[in-house]
Amino acid sequence: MFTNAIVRTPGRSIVEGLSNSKTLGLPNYKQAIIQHQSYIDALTKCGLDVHVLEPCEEYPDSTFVEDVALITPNCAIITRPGAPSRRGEVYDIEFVLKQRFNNIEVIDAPGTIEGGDIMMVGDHYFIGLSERTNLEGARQIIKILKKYDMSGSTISLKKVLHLKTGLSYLEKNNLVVCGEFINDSCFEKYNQIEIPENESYAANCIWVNESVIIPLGYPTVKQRIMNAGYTVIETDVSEFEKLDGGLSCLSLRY
Ligand code: CIR
Repeated sequence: MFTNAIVRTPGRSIVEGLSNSKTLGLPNYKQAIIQHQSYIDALTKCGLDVHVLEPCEEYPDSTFVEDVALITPNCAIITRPGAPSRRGEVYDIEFVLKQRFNNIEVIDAPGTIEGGDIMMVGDHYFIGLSERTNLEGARQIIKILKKYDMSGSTISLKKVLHLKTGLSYLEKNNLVVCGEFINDSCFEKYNQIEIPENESYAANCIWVNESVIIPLGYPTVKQRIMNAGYTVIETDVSEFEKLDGGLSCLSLRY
């Protein structure tokens, strides 16, 4: 059960955010603001108290708050993003989290890790080794998790940006899987909700207190998650998709 979320309003500099997309074009700032508000509304509808941080123009990708911290029930961990242009985002989030949590830990150089590469399954955390998250970052975070009676394990990514680009845990042993994660033995004990490649963007969705928030426009994903017994809430995040950002990366939930 989550009670709170932290989000950051996109700044005008969002148009300069990192992107691997060659076809989707640049995000539209005004549209991004509208979509961000709808996202906040969806979290609120699921019962969360949403704390909205001011835009941070200096960091174009700073609306993707999930990447700069991991909040667990026992501690909050400030990450060290693998993308050099995002490294400075951590200072403000550290300030924000210090006001809320007692146990704050940090990842140090040369470790790199981004929250999009961390998937919580109860008190175990799967960590994707990616272009953004290195072995040293994973080693440090697993050590911290152990210190607080939790555990972690790694999985190497082949194609996707982040682990949760292709995986989402929906509690009750239900796992959304797509692309390179289908048939992966690491996840064989979970009930797998398989997502077709043409709807892969919606593999990044979030469980919030018995509801699942998914991006708007993915009918197969919507149906399969509804069939698994969840209330589905759709929200349009197409402006964030243009920067390779999914639903999960727009908030820290705890
Ligand atoms: C980036 O490349 O860092 C941002 N444009 C998108 C980050 C997406 N974050 C996530 O999936 N957790």
